[in-house]
Amino acid sequence: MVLAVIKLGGSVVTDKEKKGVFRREVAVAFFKQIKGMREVVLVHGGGSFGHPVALEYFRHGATIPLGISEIHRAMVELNSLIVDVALEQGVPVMPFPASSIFVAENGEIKECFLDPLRLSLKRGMVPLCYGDVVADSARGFSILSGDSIASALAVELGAEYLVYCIDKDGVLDEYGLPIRLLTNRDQIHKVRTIPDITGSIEGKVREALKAAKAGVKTFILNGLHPERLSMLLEGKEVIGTEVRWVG
Ligand code: IP8
Repeated sequence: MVLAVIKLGGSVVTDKEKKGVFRREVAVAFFKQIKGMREVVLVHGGGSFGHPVALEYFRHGATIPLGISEIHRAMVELNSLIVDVALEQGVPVMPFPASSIFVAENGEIKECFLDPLRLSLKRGMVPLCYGDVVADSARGFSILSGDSIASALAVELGAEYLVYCIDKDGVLDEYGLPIRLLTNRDQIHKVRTIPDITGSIEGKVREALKAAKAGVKTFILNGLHPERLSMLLEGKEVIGTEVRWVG
């Protein structure tokens, strides 16, 4: 089984500058590539849906139950727009909110309950998970990014590939060019990035390295060129960043 876990970044599928703006045409192009792929698990981020609401409620370091619901609802809203496009394109997605399958401890994934997801995958569905607010055994609730979810799923499910689709040609160097290969021995502090509630490109690379360490072939590609994703999974060389663990 050649399983790929693919994270569709919020920066790809939404306009991060404008609250609640979905980039439908980008999602259509993405799902045109996903259609026909056999073993795929998808994860999407929050973009201008989840992040502004999460920032509003987490700004003072505490949240109220109503805030948790609001953040989750913002993610459900984006998820349902994505599901609509997937179905239009003939991709049989099955949503798995992270809040229903993960428990965190101090913001890190502590436990996961993946049987329904595993079985759905086996039965030909395309599981679709997303960044979410999850119960946290130490803090009450915390925000789990799609990046950590994708990495954890890739490791737990024994995926061959983990691909992060972002709105750039990969992790960029100080000249704005994609770094072909990043390893655990590289310093990534020079990377240009705009942090949001769940971190930055550094956080993404940290998550990517966890999967790479577990033997998953891990890449960061431009989701605005989704044909690169298909080419990569066909074993071709594409523009992007490979994240590799070297012992
Ligand atoms: O965009 C964030 O997921 P991400 C999810 O993958 C929320 O970091 C709830 C803001």
